[in-house]
Amino acid sequence: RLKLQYLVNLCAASDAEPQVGSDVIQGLTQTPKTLPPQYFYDDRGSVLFEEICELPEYYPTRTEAAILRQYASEIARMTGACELVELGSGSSTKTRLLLDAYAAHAYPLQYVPIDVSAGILESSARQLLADYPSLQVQGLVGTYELALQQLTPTLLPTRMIVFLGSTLGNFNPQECDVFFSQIQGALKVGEYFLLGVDLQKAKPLLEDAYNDSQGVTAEFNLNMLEHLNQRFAGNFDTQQFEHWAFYNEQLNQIEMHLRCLEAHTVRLEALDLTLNFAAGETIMTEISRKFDLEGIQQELQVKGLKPLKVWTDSQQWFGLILCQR
Ligand code: AVJ
Repeated sequence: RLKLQYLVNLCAASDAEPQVGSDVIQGLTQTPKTLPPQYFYDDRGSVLFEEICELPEYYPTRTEAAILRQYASEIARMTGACELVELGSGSSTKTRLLLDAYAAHAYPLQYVPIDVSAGILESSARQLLADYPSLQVQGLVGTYELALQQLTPTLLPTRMIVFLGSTLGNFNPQECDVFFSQIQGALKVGEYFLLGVDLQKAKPLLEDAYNDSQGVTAEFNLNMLEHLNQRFAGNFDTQQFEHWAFYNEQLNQIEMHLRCLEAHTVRLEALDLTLNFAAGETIMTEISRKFDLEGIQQELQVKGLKPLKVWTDSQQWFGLILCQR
């Protein structure tokens, strides 16, 4: 029974295929140094992220899950039977709320999870197949851009691209623009886009969510260096760096950095890259933008993704937007 079609030949940024690393070289040779946030998600990073989602301070996951629990049935009613394509599917935990709603409407279940982490993609896809007997899964390992280009026509009446967890927040405004164009290009007229976005709120609440008391977020941030060591034969010493996260109120974004404690040199052999670090120097590993519901709806509209309906929680902490091309 070949239900899980497991494609690993998608793109350079997959775990299955050695990455060229030009994005790493580019980020680490500019001033200030940066790294692309998808490098958080090696198999260990994906596990650490799952732990973050359970932290008392990290409100986004449970807030979004509560919205989905309340409105998934309405979403299913609005779209009718459709293929679900999820970008950054991770553990697919929240997706189950959608699958349950579509199953309750007796719609056929077809799911295309897309993730850069092959390990978590495979284990969550297998678990879903065990739990949803009629489900068909086709997993794609790779970056969003390449995966979106690989979508094959669906046999169901329509399709919905699902992008939950406010992962959109990792994109700066220009990247966001490009991303929306890619989504628009991947959808046919009438097809759907379901987007989850974290909303602007008081700074202490935001900063606590990225500076948890158990230090899981710090570990998650530092793990990016371990991932680079593994992937590119590097000698980053995580003891030489510390986690630093704060809310930038001008740009409405959390910024995560790794701050170097003492001046030293790091070598990434496979990239033939030698890096000098000054004491106090930082590498920016992530931005996590916080959105305003009006503004993001306008941007979606401009990019040809018409917002049909918006759902939020009682505190207006998180928003879920269903759009149609
Ligand atoms: C998966 C990008 C949505 O920005 O909140 C969690 C990642 N980083 N804690 C976020 C993250 C630190 C998360 N996203």
